[in-house]
Amino acid sequence: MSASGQALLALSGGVGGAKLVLGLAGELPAEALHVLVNTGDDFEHLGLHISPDIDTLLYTLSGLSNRQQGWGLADESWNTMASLERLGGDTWFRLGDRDMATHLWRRQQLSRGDTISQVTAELARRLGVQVRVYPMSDDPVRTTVHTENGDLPFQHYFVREQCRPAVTGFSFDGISAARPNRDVARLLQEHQPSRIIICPSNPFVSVDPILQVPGLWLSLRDNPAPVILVSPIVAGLAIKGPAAKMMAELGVPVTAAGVARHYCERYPGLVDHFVIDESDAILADEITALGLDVAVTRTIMNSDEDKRRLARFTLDLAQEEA
Ligand code: FO1
Repeated sequence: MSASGQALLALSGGVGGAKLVLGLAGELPAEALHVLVNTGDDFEHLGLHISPDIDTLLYTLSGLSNRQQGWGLADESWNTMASLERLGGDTWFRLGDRDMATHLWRRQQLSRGDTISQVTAELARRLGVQVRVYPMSDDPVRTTVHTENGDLPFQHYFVREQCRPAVTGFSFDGISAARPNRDVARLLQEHQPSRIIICPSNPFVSVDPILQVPGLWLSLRDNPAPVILVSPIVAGLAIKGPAAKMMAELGVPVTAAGVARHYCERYPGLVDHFVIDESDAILADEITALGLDVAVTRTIMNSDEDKRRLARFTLDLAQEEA
């Protein structure tokens, strides 16, 4: 909690969400910002626990990330992967030498019996990240992508198959037994956040797994804080990643209005404000008709100033409600 007692809770996947979180971190005291992160992309690989969205957030907030790539560390070398390839090992999922250190350390902490929340909090501390970054649950949830070629674990679909197979749906294995992150449950109960922001992350594979942790979306809806959703779709294109391709394959209109409809149908009453890009202003009436308050601004975040500007815009929204 910040000195003024005002906390903000952001829900985020990896690359797209991390950009807005970085902007928010520039506008708020670190202790005011709490980020609940998707762990449906996590998987076990080479005996290591990979937590891509958590690491993207922590590397971005610590200033260590590879900004071109969006994931992994800057100034990376790839000697371990080259040696592994020579041995005929699995190299389709690339862990750089520096990133490997994170994974070896995480493996050791988890093997001691620490939870993924404890490991994440300690990793954040060691990387100098003061913003609170929470895995959505300490219980394992694994996203499966249903495709026309059969079911694929998320990273096999995303990295190994490069998102090529057409998707027919998703499931989140383990979700019905998953308990929400305890610190976030407490934040919602005891220190009512001033705002809840759903970052411009993929609705299907980044935000849905978070919202479908049992009890979570209802506790967000029933919390008095306004819920602000930032569209991940701009002018019919995903800012990053396969969201637009997935929407087209699922028969959802590839527009910000299609995103709004997805949230309104699955999570009625959850979203109060929907931030869309100025290039989509023409969709405002269609989205307002769904019962959302529409706010139009430039949502593309190329520079750090773009990130902070969009962060300020979302913070200025719903001022009178907060
Ligand atoms: N994405 C890739 O496209 N190729 C990779 O080899 C790859 C390795 C990787 C290693 C660690 C990590 O934390 C993330 C990594 N990612 C890689 C990104 C990642 O898996 C996806 O961007 C997310 O899961 C989608 O949010």
